[in-house]
Amino acid sequence: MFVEDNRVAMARRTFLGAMAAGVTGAGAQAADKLSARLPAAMVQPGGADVPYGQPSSHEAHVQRTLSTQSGFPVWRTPLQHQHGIVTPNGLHFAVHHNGVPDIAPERHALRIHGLVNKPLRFDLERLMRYPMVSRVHFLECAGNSAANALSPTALDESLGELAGEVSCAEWTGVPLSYLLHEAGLKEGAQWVVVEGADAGSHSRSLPLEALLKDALVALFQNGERLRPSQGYPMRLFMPGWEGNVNVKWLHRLEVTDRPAFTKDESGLYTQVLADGRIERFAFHMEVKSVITNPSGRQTLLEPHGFYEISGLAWSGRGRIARVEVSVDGGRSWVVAQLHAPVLDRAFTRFSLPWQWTGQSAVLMSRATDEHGKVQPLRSEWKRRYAMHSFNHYNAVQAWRVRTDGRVENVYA
Ligand SMILES: Nc1nc2c(c(=O)[nH]1)N[C@H]1C(S)=C(S)[C@@H](COP(=O)(O)O)O[C@H]1N2
Ligand SMILES: [Mo]
Repeated sequence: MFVEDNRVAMARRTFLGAMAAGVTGAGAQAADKLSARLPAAMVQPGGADVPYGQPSSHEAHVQRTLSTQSGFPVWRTPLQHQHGIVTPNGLHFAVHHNGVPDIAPERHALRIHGLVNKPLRFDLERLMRYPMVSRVHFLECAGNSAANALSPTALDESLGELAGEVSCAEWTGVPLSYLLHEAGLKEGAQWVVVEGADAGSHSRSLPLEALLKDALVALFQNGERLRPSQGYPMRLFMPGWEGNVNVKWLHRLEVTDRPAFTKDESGLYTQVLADGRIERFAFHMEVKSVITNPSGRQTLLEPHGFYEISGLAWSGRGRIARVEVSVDGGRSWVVAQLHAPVLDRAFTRFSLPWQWTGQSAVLMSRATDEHGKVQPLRSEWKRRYAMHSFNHYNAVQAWRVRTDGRVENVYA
């Protein structure tokens, strides 16, 4: 058969050549028959490509979802469509308190001043000549999953809508320690006030020691220059710390001996505990996981079918050590498989094969990090924080699979 088909293909080529020359060749009939059996894309050459690639038009349903509930736009990653651990740049979640500034790189600079021996100014050209490092890390908004923390009844929404203020990318940039050491730290230097060049000058005070250890001035995300949405042309990146400290459109670092108590940190990012005490400068995002498939608003089509339960786990304090999955609402747990690579402060993919019986089932995942920190149940999380608190919500996410196959968010 192979030889036969090959001959027909040759005949077709002759035919197409003849058509181009304006004459009808001998292979015309055979080629006609063949074209009728081939998909259109194999009969005629396809369309032109574009200079900067785009996803297939057939994937147009895979989009970030917009929420304006908090008064500023929050774009959420559709985690239920993500496979593997890396979020495509076009789907990275985004939070903009004052819009997305359009910054021309030749007009942008990063200044370092305050308790330093030599104040410095870095334009893009200068920064690009420094040695860079690349690291795969998640980034999560402190307010991710707020609806599950606050809503008295579980909202029937997709995973992306419920918990999509988290993404994972490879970040490339200059370790901030290189720049701070070049500026030379004066005695008494303890904190750095980090400011963005957007309207409202989003700013946070961060402890110097941690910045020297971990911070990057990130310039690239998954191999391309940061997108405007992620802080083009540069942002601070602090692995494992709450989203808002990762100041986008970064333009100023002031080394100080004390925190500045900026409007952002005293207003938005303090956390009231159940006993009335207030937690401030709670930087780390805690261990968390979600089942991405099956997840909210999906439907299982085949009762008694085989399904792979798959999900993502991450911890702001280190690597994921273990993920357990329950299919009976937390009565029993099974250890899921972790997929390599299991990286420090990055998404880790886990999976577990599952045979659905067609009965109602409640699926849950519970992650433990390398420091032994375990994801709390919702009731445990609620006990720790005040009624109206919602930042740093990392409780176990539960999905109910109904007998008709529909999957919905539930509290368990
Ligand atoms: N300059 C500036 N930086 C900012 C913000 C902002 O509004 N302005 N939003 C912060 C918040 S609240 C979060 S969660 C992260 C989100 O980063 P992303 O938009 O790249 O996902 O950026 C932080 N950095
Ligand atoms: Mo955020």
